[in-house]
Amino acid sequence: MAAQTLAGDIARDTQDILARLGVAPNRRLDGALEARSPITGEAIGRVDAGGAASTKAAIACADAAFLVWRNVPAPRRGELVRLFGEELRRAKSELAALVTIEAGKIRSEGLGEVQEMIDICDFAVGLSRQLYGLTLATERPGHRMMETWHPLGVAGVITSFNFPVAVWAWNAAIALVCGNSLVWKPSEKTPLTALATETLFERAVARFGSAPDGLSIVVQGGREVGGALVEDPRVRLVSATGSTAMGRAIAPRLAQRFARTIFELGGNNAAVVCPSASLDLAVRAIAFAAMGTAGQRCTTLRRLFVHETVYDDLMARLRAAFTAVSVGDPREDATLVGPLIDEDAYGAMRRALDDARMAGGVVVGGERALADRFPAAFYARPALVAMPEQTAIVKQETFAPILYVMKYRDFDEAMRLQNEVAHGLSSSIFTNDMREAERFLSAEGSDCGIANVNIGPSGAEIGGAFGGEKDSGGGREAGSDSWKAYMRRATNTINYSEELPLAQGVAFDV
Ligand code: UN1
Repeated sequence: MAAQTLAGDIARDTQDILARLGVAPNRRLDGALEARSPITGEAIGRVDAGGAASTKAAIACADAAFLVWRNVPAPRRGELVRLFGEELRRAKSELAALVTIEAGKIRSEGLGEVQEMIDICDFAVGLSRQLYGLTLATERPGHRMMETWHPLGVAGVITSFNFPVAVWAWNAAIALVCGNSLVWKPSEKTPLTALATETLFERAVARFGSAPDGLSIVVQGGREVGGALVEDPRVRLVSATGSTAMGRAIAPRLAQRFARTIFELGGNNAAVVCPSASLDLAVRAIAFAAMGTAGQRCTTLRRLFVHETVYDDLMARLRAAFTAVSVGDPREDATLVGPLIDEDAYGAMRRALDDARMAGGVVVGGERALADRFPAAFYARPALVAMPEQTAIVKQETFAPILYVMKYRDFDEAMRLQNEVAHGLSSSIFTNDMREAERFLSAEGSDCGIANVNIGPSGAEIGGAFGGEKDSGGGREAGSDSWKAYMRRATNTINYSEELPLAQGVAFDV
């Protein structure tokens, strides 16, 4: 039966990859949740889906695992993550091919996604020996004051289709060395990459030998799964990647129970091109940032402010780049832009372009592509839109390859326009004037969590803290000291004297 519904080439390739990764047939063919490939729109597998009850059961299991795992020394916890990194290295090309099939990313981006998982594992292994606390100066004689970082509990991780496995890995690798357990709700649009990742993790657990059962559990399914993670007091931290609307819906429920949150929501990222910029470099950076991943990164470049003196030159080059870029099957080497994830994404792109035209925008590209070859899939030519000003549609995030371009006259105006949107994720400036670069990075410059000079806003390395301000959610994941969000801090004061001096000189002699 399943073989009949999964007859296409992609479906067969998918099942071959999953088989090679060691995923049992019943786990990939028999479930209630259907996986589709945006390359052709066809069904490629079926996984088990859970609801609120199975999520609660998973949380109970993960909570029991946490009680054991928190007492395992952190460097030993790091050893499990090291083994997982080895599994990922071994399976890199296969997992990457699955990312291409299920999320529609081109090959090098699929490989890059798995590389990000490997990188964060390496980072976390090092971190497992560096979960430092401070020793603090105490005002009392014969005392010592310090802070200790302890594991937090079950971490709930909600991820989105566009980075179907890397974002989980940023959270998981860090959460695990910090002594937490995990329950993961992947996007319903990318269940098979999650299943494959789960299998690789299980293999690392088996090699490790002594990890408690239930250390990392995947629950596939819809809103009820996410809802159960949000409501359950045993889930001490929820790290959620997705739309601002999703974040806004769950934030008050999490705040109600004082849960920790890491929100990684949308972005309406801008770049500023200044008179001194190298235009060759800027065009290459803009092309990748605006069209890469078919405009479906939360860090995708969506707004461009160009100084009036270089506007015509840059626009001519961008028109050439947007017109020349190859849109197609992401499995083919020549393709740079793959499909949109589904019909809804294409509909949102079309509506945004209609709005932009009504507001005076001049659009190059944006048409549906390859409809003859792939009638059930949604490919679009990236759209370059010359806008008279930053209108309402420009201030909205549309998760598609649309770049709105506007002129600016002076630097202050560019800064105002760059910051004049609800989101605050990522940003860039292209300049060779160090004053402009420094002002962009200063307190009065970009208000984003990521601000770059002479590179685009997307494609961040895992070593830095990743996340943004305002409607982008305020959370930070991955590198730097993001690990602190996954642990609880205890301040400890120890009296090794015979006296009992009170802080602030308070006297209380009974
Ligand atoms: C996302 O789109 O959800 O900086 C994350 C980047 C990637 C991560 C994007 N490293 O573009």
